Amino acid sequence: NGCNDKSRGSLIVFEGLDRCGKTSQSGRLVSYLEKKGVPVESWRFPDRSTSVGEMISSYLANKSQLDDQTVHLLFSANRWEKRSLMENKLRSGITLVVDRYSYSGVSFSAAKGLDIEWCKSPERGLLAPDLVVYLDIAPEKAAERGGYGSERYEQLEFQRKVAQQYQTLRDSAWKVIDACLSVDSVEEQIREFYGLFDKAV
Ligand code: Z5A
Repeated sequence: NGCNDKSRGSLIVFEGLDRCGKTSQSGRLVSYLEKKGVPVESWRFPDRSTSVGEMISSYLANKSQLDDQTVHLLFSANRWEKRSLMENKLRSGITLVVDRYSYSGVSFSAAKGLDIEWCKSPERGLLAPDLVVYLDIAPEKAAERGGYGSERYEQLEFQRKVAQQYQTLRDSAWKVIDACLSVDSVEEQIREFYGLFDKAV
């Protein structure tokens, strides 16, 4: 996905448990890249702005009930409905920094007990990330950060299962960062990884 083509933007994905710092750090990376003059956009999944996203949002807020398979396919459809826009942006040279992607889709659903290969299946054919920043934090530590809100998955026992599923998904695009370091140290490490990655492109 553009690894050997400087004219394409890069697809950079942030992953990790709830409260690991993805939103803070993806925002910081975007500001850093903007300052460097890199054309960049900040994206996130679920994209709650579409009609599929609204169904997901209502489910996460416990305002609607859906079975596990259905919500899994909705999360996946929410990525599929953005696929061609993503591809066009990358082709036109824009780097996308994305808060959560297919790894969240597979880990959260597999943590509920769905078959992992079944979970991976609707993700096949989506754009592969060039770099995945996994912000690594123990579920207990994440829970200490301001406490969880009221959304469906924000429970310690469930986050433990998600963490286990994430570990089975590590691939060559992954960089694992200790998310318990200070916000500035995490940011510095991400910049280092980005620098190495950018040189290798
Ligand atoms: N989900 C799914 O099931 N399937 C899918 O396909 C997708 C998602 C895409 C909603 O996601 C849920 O959807 C999510 C997975 C599921 N459920 N869970 N859990 P979301 O993206 O809307 O929500 P979130 O990812 O859980 O976001 P979050 O709670 O905002 O967490 P965050 O972005 O990782 O963290 P943050 O907002 O940057 O930081 C959290 C707090 O920690 C905040 O007070 C910070 O100031 C603090 N913080 C951050 N970094 C540090 C450090 N280094 N030290 C100390 N404190 C820190």
